[in-house]
This record gives sequence, structure tokens and C-alpha cells, in this order.
Amino acid sequence: MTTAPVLRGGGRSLSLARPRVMGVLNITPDSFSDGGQLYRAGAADLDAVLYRAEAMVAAGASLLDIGGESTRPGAEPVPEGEELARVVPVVEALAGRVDAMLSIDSSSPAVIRAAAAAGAHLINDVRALRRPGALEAAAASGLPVCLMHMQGSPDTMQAGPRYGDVVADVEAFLRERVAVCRAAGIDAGSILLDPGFGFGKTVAHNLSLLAALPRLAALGHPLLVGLSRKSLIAKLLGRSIDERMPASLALAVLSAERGARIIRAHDVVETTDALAMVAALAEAGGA
Ligand code: PT1
Repeated sequence: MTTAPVLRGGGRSLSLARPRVMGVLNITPDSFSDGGQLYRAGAADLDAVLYRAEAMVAAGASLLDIGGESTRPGAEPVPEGEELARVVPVVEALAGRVDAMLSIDSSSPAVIRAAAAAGAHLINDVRALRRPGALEAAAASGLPVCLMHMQGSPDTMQAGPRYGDVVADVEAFLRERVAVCRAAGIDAGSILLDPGFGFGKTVAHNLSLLAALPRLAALGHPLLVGLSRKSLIAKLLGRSIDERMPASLALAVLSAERGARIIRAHDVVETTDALAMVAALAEAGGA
């Protein structure tokens, strides 16, 4: 019998025996889906953030992903000082206060260091620790990391993405980043992997990767996936942002059935219920 993975970091642990929800907390003026609701006059609105965070945890989120830089297609980079000012006060306000693992969605070594010092439990980097100094900062924090695949950078990644074989290319990239992290002293058990849906991928690329999640899970690291409200739903169905929840739930269930352990989602109540059905069937021996 294989033992279920457990995510440990910053003094917290989380069993991944059943799929978990990671709620999205965007501290940006320009988030693609929730347009700056937690941000006012150049800084996080901490009352609004705490309220939203507690609501997400009450609704079933086991992790909260705190981000100060939008990485949706076309997004412009954010200066490091600005990103620090957006997210560090949020980590400080939530650490020890909400019953969830706090994930910091950043590629910046200074943000990684400051967030770890402020009480974050997980480093989620859409650039897989490739920015100079990020790998060292993550390793020194002792926190677990999520390594994501992206082709190009957010400002231009959707301009004609190309692969030889998208699944093989993403798998090779993730294997290489795992090896680099292991060599830097990060434990194998502290590494999550993410194929990076929507990051330099056409609809066909995204669907190939969704179908191939079992192959990526076989790399031996828990998979985190983010498909919630993404534009592939618009491309398939013509839905606007606020009409994408039903398809997002279907994608969450399809991902969990294919082995994803953490689902990054905006609609926490609904995603938690959907994943509870996956877990119920699995526990009954049905999957
Ligand atoms: C993700 C993710 C993330 N996504 C991880 N972190 C975003 N680990 C931010 C679109 O096509 O999937 N995994 N952090 C948000 N990024 C996008 C990308 C938002 C594409 C929207 C799209 O609409």
C-alpha cells in the first residue's frame, strides 16, 4: 500500500489523501477575475483580505494563495518593491490567524524571503524558481515549493505557443526543475508540480495536459492545478469571466480524478463540494 502524501511547511501539515482546495487571494489592482477587490490605494485592504480569507477557509479551503503580481496573459511585470508592499502585510495579517496553509505566489527572491519570515507555509512560483536568487531564497526558507511550467512570460506567452510534444516537453521541464531543486537541498517530499494551464498554451495544449495528468503524477510529486475561470473555457464555450464557474467545477473534478491533489480555485464553496464527491467515491473504493 502506498501512503498518501503529506505537505509539511512552516510548522503546519496537510494530508493530501483527498483533493484539497487552494483559494485564490489576489492582492492586485488588475486581477483577471476579481478586479482588485482586495486592493485599494496602492496597498492591500487588510480588512477585506481577512474577511475573504476567513470566508474561504470556512468554505473549505485548506490553502490560500496570496499573489501580488498578476500572471494572466498580457499582464505586465510588477516592480519588486511594489510586490513586497502588496503581499507581506497580508501574510503577516493572516499568519497564525486563519486555519490554512498560506502560499505565496511569487517569483521574486526578496518576496520569498520576506513572506517566509512573515509566516508563509508554501512557495508557489509560476516561473519554477528560475529567476536569479529565487532557488537559493526558497531553499534557505525550508518551505515546500510548487514548480510550475510556463512557456515564455505572461506579457507574450499566448502569442503562438509551440511545442514538439506538449506533454513530453512539460514533463522534461518539470523533471529538470525537480533535479535543480534537489541539488539545491530541497527535499523531494517538499516539491509540488504544476503543468501551468494557460501559461503559453493553446486550448489543445491545455486539453492534452489535462488528459496526461496521470503521467505527470507518476513523476512522484503531488500535482497542483489551476484551471479556475481561465480563458480556455471562453475559447471552448464563449463564456465571460462571471459565467465560467460550472465549467471550472467540471475541470476541477476531471483534474482530481486524474490525480491532482490541490485545485487552485476562486469559487471555494462550490469547488469544495465538487471535490467532496470525488473523495466520497474514492473512499468507497470507486476510483
Ligand atoms: C496556476 C496559476 C498560478 N495560475 C499555479 N499558480 C495563475 N501554481 C496564477 C487565462 O488563460 O495555474 N498554477 N498562479 C493565474 N494565471 C492565469 C493564466 C490566469 C491564464 C488566467 C489565464 O485566462
